Amino acid sequence: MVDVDKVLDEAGLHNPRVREYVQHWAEHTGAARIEVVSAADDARLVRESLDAGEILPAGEGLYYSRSYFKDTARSEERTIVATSRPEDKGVYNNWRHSDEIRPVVEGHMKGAMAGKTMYVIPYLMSPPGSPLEAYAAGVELTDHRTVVLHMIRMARVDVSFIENLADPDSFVRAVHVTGDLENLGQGTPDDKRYFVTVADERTILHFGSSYGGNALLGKIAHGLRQAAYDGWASGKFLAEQFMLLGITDKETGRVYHICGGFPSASGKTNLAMTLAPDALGDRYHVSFYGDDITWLWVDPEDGKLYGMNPEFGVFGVAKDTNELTNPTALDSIRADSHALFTNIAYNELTHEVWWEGRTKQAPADLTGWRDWKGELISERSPEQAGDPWAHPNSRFTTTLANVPNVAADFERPEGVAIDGIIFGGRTRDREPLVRAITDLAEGVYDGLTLGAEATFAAEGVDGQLRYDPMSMRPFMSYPEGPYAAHWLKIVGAASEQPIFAHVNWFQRDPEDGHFLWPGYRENLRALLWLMQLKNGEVKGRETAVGILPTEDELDLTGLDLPQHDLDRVLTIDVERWKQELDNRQAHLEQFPGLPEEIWAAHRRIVATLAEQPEQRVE
Ligand code: OXD
Ligand code: MN
Repeated sequence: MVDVDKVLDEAGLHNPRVREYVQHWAEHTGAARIEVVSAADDARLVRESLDAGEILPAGEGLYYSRSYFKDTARSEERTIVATSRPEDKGVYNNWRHSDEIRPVVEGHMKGAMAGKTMYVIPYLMSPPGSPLEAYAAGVELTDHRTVVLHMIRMARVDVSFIENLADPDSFVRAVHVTGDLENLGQGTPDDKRYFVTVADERTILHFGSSYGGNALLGKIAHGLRQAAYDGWASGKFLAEQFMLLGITDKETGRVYHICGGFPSASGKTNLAMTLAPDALGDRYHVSFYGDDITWLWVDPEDGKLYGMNPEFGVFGVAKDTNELTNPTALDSIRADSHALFTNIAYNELTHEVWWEGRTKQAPADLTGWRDWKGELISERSPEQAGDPWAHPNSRFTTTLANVPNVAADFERPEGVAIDGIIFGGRTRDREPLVRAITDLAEGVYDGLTLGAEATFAAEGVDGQLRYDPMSMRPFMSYPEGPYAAHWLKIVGAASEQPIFAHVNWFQRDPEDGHFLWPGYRENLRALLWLMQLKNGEVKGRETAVGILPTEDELDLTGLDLPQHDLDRVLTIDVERWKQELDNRQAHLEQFPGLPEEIWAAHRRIVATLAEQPEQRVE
């Protein structure tokens, strides 16, 4: 039996409630050893992981790991939000009664750390001193050292964060047990994996994975699911899967902050880390705050809406990250950044790494290259020749401070005042470059009807959206009706309202399929127009679905776009919008208790569109 008290004493961990929690789980899981970790232990843990072969060197101060080949992504079907209140059941939260599901997952965890070390990771999902600090503290218990290395990069990790809590009990209990990955029946009827957030007990119980959001519990399970539930239960804040960036206008000295949600594969990380286009770089500086999570609240003193990234790092998708799409991401994983790569391709001789889209061509000399499963590329059969070298969900993990354009005040405990909230899903037609929304209920309506095009035949009808409300579909922890009401309440309380907008960088020419807008750094132009509109410097053009920029309002300096393409991205296709509104009606009807303001916004748009003479440029 481990002497838990002795270990905790030595680590200076005195919080009695944390001690009880650690004691309980040490006994339940049968861990052989216990170790309390802080970020200061990183170098030692890296060394131990290298010695044990759990990670491999990937260049100076860079590391590489592989996860089990059936354990490479979040599993939405196995993810559950549990509470003791049946009224917490929503459409997307996969709700179960905690009395029913807790014993099941706890049963799988029983004795499952036998022979292993249980790492105790005290963490904070906020900068210290944040007004939301009371919701940010947690203690993850994990039996996987690579998970510890990830947590140290993705969250602030230190014993001090749980020692001086105003209420010693107010920390999230986050238990991660890997399980016997080779015998979990992943994807079969006998699947033993359970990723459960017991939201009304602020307890996370994840069993059966060592990867990503299934295992790093600060990020998604706490930072989104638990925090969204806490924000609603307390009536104080929102927790959203949003990026957050800042724009400084060097001419006027003004600084703007914009956050927003994008369903996966819609360019959220690239936008979060964007730089100003060359032609506008003398005037504007873009700074990075976060690529994945924003907590939002109103300061009762000044009445402003504030936003903050609770994370400490970036867990970014590697695929297609390159000098054009995201140069700042590449900089953030430079030598000696202590970044960790997972499931990309690895050269065991040179320690180089590669992923699809890193360069146009894969390395020509195959010597030493192994794919994400660890198989030699040179020994692939002809049938395997076209298989990706890296897993499509392979990742890089690096701290925020490594991102070259990270905002100077990214750790500011007060957060930053939010000027704009944007939504954007990859859409090949219908959605213009940007449409601004000045009414709160219409903005929330737009978030609730956010979607991205189905990418596989199996996911939906071609051209039809897969709805992903606020890009929170996999992270929703309470029902959608109350969720919309909570949004109206929180943002509605702000004395200065943020401007909303829907953006789309992905419109295509219907004939030859080329993208009508160049994308990437040029996307900033749409955001600059949005801020000018908010300031009353431009007026735009009213349409049924929002205000669009006129051509002369959009700053196109240094950009040479075909007139026809520009015309198309600055107009709306009324007929396509009418179809879309029918789909939206059906989508929203799924959600009981949706506030009347949201339905009124929907009806207003339907009615205005019926009178709209505007037609698509052909
Ligand atoms: C996600 C992530 O799965 O950010 O959305 O890791
Ligand atoms: Mn995410």
